[in-house]
Amino acid sequence: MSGINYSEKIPNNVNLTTDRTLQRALEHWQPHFLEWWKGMGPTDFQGADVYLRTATSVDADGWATYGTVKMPDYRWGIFLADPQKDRTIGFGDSMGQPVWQQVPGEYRSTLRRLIVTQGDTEPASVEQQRLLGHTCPSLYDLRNLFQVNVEEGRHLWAMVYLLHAYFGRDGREEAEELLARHSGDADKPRILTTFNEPISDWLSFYCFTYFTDRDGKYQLKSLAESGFDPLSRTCRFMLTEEAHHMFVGETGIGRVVKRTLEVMKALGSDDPAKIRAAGAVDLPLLQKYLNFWCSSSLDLFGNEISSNSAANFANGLKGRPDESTYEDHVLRDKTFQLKTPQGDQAVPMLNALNEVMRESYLKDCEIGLKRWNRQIERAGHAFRLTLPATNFRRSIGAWMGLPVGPDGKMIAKEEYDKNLYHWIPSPEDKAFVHSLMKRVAEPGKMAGWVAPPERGINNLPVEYEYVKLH
Ligand code: BYC
Repeated sequence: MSGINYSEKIPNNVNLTTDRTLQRALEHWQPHFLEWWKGMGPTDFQGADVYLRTATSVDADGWATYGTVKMPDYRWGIFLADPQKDRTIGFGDSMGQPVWQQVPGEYRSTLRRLIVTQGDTEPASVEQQRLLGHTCPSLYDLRNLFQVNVEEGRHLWAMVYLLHAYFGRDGREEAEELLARHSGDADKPRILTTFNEPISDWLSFYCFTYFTDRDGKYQLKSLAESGFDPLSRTCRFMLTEEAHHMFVGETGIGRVVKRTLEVMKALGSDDPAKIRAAGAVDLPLLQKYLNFWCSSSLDLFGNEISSNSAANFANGLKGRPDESTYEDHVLRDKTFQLKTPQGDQAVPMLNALNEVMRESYLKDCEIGLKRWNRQIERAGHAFRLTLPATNFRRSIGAWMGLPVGPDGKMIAKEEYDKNLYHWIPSPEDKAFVHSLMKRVAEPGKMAGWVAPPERGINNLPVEYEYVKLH
């Protein structure tokens, strides 16, 4: 089961040949996907040879092989983690019952909505990043961008497989719609706001892969708990791919911090104007980017009080990340202390699960912050990077649209408006960051605003020509 069949048109480990109707339907969707990739994927690099990893098995050890591939020839396919024998539903009111191999009729539309929302983010991120290749800080980074992009494309395949295999005609229509909505499109935007934000510079790309891909990790972890077994198995395998995306974010920001500290040392100054004049990103500017992308990604968890999340949990559709680490898996008698603009409020735990997830997500976000701050501390500087308060700049939930600073304190609207560009990138800040974005495409060379990585990909040297541009 673990091995992937690459001899077929659509690589898969789900015995696709045994279901001709499904195979035909997916083979019909495949050229639409490729058209979308060529039209909306990375611009101008379709002929480049890229050093990419491809899944060969879904085993924990050695699932990836590395090789040089032109992106349109990447073998996108359908890979599910192996089934767990006698798996039972691990939470909610049906806890302990066998997991479902088919969609229960009563949960059909909810499951479809969850799968479509998840699926929508994957091509959205490819669209958001499509121009970044032109301003890559190095070939190493360019390769990482493309690795992330092809894997997001594969994550779309993962969700489209579920739609085609389990949701009949509605599912096939939704699969087409996933290619028809586009990031930032005025008429047909992507479903979730963050996926309509442009990512036109590499600092944003690092922040996106740090914060937004981490939301992906948490959402996928919660769907991996699902009682709908094919969804669980799909998400379990997607999580193994997701880890690299967050690595790109965490090491990317770490490399920016490292370079800035080198420039500060050389200048003997922490004056942002001098650091910018020397072509590096001052730490307060980095803080603004963290504030922007963290607050934007926090919205992706939905409302703090959500009857959807309560029903999804009670019905065994969507659990908490790492559900087995909790004691109570039913949560009918528990309450949660929620911070609201009207004061603290006790709400049924079931209705507060989006917030529970948001809290564990934020703890995970702290890990990188600690590492970056250690770098800053070691260099002898007092400055510390922080995460903004969860109620800062929220566009969804109880704090939506309220004038709250990154320290979590409510302030007068005028003061908020006046200070917003002290907290998130101003148009001038963005223009400065854009001015740094110049393509560096010689093997081993690095843009001046980011330090080289500590090591290359798959034990190759950093100087390796990871993308051959021709
Ligand atoms: N923007 O009860 P509520 C990733 C809607 S990232 C716009 O509060 P619920 C990736 C909501 O749909 C992970 N609308 O929320 C990362 C609902 O609408 P309906 C993506 C929003 O349902 C990087 C209404 O508001 N995965 O993989 O508990 C690169 C009330 O909703 C938003 C998923 O999201 C928003 N931010 O939870 C590539 C997992 N938030 O139904 C990929 C699947 C809420 O009343 N999705 N709404 O019309 C879900 O689990 C849930 O849909 C949400 C919301 C977590 C998004």
